[in-house]
Amino acid sequence: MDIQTLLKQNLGKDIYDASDKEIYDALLTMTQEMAAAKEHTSSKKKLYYISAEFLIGKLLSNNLINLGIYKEVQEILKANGKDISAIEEVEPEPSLGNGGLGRLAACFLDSIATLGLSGDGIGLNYHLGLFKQEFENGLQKEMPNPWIEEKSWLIKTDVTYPVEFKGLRVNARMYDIEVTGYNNITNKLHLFDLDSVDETIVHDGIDFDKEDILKNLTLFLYPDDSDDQGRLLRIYQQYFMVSAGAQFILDECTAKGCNLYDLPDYAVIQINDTHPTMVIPELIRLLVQRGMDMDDAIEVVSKTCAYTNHTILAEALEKWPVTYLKKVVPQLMPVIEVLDDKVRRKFDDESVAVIDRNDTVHMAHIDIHYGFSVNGVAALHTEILKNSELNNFYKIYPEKFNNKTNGITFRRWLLHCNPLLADYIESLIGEGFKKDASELEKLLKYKDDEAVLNKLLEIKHENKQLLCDYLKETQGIQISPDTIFDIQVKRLHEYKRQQLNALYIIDKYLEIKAGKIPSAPVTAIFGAKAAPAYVIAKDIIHLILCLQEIINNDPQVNQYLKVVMVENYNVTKAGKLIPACDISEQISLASKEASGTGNMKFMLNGAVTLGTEDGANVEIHQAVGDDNIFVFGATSDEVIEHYAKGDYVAKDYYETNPSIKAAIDFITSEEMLKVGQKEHLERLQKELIGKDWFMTLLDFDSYKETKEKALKAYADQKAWAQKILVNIAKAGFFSSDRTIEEYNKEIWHLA
Ligand code: H2P
Repeated sequence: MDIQTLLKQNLGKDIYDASDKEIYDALLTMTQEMAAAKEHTSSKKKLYYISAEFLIGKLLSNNLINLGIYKEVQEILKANGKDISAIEEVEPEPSLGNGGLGRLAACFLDSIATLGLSGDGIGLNYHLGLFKQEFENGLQKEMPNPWIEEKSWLIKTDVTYPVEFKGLRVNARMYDIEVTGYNNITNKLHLFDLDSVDETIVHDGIDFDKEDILKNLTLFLYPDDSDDQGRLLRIYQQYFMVSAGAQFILDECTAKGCNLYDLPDYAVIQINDTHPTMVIPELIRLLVQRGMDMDDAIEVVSKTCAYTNHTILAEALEKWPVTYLKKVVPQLMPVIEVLDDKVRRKFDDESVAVIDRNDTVHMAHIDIHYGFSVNGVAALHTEILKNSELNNFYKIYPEKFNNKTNGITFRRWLLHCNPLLADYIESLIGEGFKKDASELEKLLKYKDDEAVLNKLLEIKHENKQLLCDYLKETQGIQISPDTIFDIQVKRLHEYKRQQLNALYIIDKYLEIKAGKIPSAPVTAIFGAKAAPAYVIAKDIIHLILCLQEIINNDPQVNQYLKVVMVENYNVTKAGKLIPACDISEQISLASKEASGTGNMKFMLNGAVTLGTEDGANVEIHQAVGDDNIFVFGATSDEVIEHYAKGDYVAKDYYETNPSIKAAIDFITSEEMLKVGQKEHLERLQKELIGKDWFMTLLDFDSYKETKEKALKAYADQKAWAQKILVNIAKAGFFSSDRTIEEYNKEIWHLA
């Protein structure tokens, strides 16, 4: 049946008579049916990607693209007076992730299915997501982000598994979301949930009774963990996910003929960060329960599980006190004690212990000892893991360590978000790049072709105009596409250094006020959520919102400089911001950003990176060469040395560098206190002078100098267009299809 008839059949009326919502619902049903027809069940070995986050974004358009019917549907709708982008607006965006970690998991599922590999995701069905960000009086306010509707991508199944907590037995129900690859098979994302969860217990923003597990278990991703109840709730969530997941995996494998001893021939489990680590002791426990000897069970599980590390920040390498685990999942402790004992017998080294002397369980240590692979997510990051952060483990297990530089799916981050550019690329080099991203290099032959270069500039300008319209409509902010769009969008964290960008903006503002007119007008755009309990991160948001207020309303300044903080930054907004960017801000303190994936998305869409030699920036630099990137700041070796010696003193920079002093003093100036709140601004100022753990001031001068260079370079539009072209042409390596091929070849070994 053709699409038009199918759509009409699902609608039950003519397309032009239907509302956008009705069309969305009909397209959803149609897409789900088409996706189901491509389901894949035959292969023996399967990957299970287990993760607390899957930041999948809206699914309709992506599914239409991957099913190869996007353009056809768009045409049919148009012929009936409907606009596909209005239909897209109807779909709520699930906020099942926090940042790069969760979006990576979503890109990976897309690539796994696109490569025709059998691999499913396992996670949790958070009803209210992370949170929805609202700005009120210049501050971030957190609100629930409901996304599950009557008709949704979630398919309720009859599959349930019992999950046992101390004194509480619950049933985990499995919901599925189909994941269709580009012109290929359909895999699944399995999200576990509890029927008794009750959204009405949430009040005052995102507050709820943290002890009412039956009602709160899957309400939110990363519930506030600043108190004991919050931390215990996180353990409840993690165990719920891994226990249901482990039972599901064993079920699927035994149904295919697995005798449990040969589990590694049927399953490989990729543990995404430490949140799912308990899957290791849980699987061991389940195997023992099914009659296997403990030593055998440990060996089988160790050959099945692999671990990805996404950060060297201590805060993200989870450690749980034994007392907590005993309160929630006492049945796991005997297993964890055996795991600890085995390590202690073998290695006389406290730093690699599973349970340390303070009776704290180090989740990453379980992953490394009892998994067969440990990978970092960019070349530099993996080197840092091997040579410093996890060096004691690397010395024991050099063969386990490997690198898998992150990637992004070009279906969402080019074909869907930037159709103008995608179509133009296709007109130049054909459509081969959609399946084989390395073909983008064919663009290099147009490097001196004026017509191509002009067209690239024209497309960028059109995308900037679209963003202007969108921001006007959604936030009432007026900006001009004839300014340089300088964009920093990512989770808010001091190591990512949004505050460095903000200090630069203050410096620029003070210069303009003093009569120094900049060479080109700039619009500085931010988008970021701060974790609800992360005080300084919220202060930084406050600072940026105050700057937005002051600068945009100052007629002496706003013709040269504007500031925009996009509210509730999410996947949908990323899709609008990234194609419109001129300068991509990737300014983390070297050694701290494991990879970054925003940097790849910007590059692919023809933005030029302004960045430190950190994470995947290093590989982007290698790919595009010195002329097509702006690099600044201390190197990771220098930073690591500063930490080792403890010789970085922010106050010295503040006292000896007049520009730094002026910018920091401005934070609590009269002007600022007129629009901002003293408590927040003073606290942030104090932090920057007195602590500055992520060395903002260390790189201030070189950031400023290099940014000025980039802004100047923009004036030569032909040379700038060549930078755009080279960045797009060299982006192929950063396709998640390449990353997944490497995972499969070196870790998963799926047919
Ligand atoms: C993290 C790292 C990024 C990395 C991403 C995916 C945790 O993401 O910090 O450097 O690219 O995982 O591996 P994020 O900070 O965006 O939450």
